[in-house]
Amino acid sequence: MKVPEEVVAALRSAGSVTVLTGAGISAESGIPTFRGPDGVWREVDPEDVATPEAFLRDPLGVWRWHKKMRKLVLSAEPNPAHRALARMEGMYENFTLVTQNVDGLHRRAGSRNVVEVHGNILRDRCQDCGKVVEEPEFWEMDSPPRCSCGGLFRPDVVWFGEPLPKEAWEEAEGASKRCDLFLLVGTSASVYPAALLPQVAKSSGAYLIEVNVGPSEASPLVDSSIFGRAGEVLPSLLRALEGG
Ligand code: BV8
Ligand code: ZN
Repeated sequence: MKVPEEVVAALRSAGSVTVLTGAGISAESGIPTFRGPDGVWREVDPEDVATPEAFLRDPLGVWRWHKKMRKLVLSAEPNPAHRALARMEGMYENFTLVTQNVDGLHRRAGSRNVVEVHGNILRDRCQDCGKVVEEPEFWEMDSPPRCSCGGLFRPDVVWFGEPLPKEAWEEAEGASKRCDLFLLVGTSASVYPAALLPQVAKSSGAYLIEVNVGPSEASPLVDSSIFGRAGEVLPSLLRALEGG
């Protein structure tokens, strides 16, 4: 696809880049998005599987729903969009990749400076002592394992109503304030506080580019919207950046 000249110029002149990705970047890896036509929240209510109250009420049901999501994540591969971002990272002085995704695909694609603001579904955290583990045996279990302290382990993801990890949020917010180019990829920009990040970037004078198959809640804010699938658009941006 042809990348608009204005976008090429912004990519080439940027000194500090911050990227915010959402479920849309992993759609082409076979992981369903949350709010799209085949979105996960169409078949299950987040209140029933992605809140601390749900886990208190129905630990088995919540654990098993996350077990299903883990299977999807474990069988997924990074796609050309993840790989293009990993390549782009090495082309800038400052490059921060903030992701709302819990699938770990950015790191598997080779990205290094990744900020997971909603946690990671392959890790588990004890709800009593806070101990965090990445234990493949836990991924096979049908009920939440117990910690040595007696507490229950739960997936190390941020549920609705839970605060984001402090250091991750501070890093994401700082990177959004400092950048001169902010790139949104595959996010509906409808979940807070992550959805505040494009506004932070905008008020700090950054140039905003959105890559999405359709409009999002951030569309009115951005300087350039590129409509298309991330798996096609991101490699084109990379080629344009490399002078291709
Ligand atoms: C908190 C982990 C308080 C779960 C997730 C009313 C107004 C404002 C806010 C609120 C409100 N009521 C409640 C809130 C707060 C709430 C919130 O924002 N709710 C929203 C829905 C209104 N937020 C919270 O609860 C947060 N915590 O506020 O705590 C607090 C503070 C201090 C102290 C104590 C408490 C926590 C939010 C995190 C929730 N966890 N995920 C799990 O996995 O188990 S959110 C979930 O949504 C995912 O993380 C996901 O990443 C995230 C955002 O969605 P997207 O990534 O954008 O995905 P989505 O499906 O929406 O969109 C996909 C996009 O991709 C679409 O635009 C589509 O067009 C595009 N696309 C599709 N295919 C492609 C594509 N683009 C390109 N290429 C393609 N091929
Ligand atoms: Zn414990």
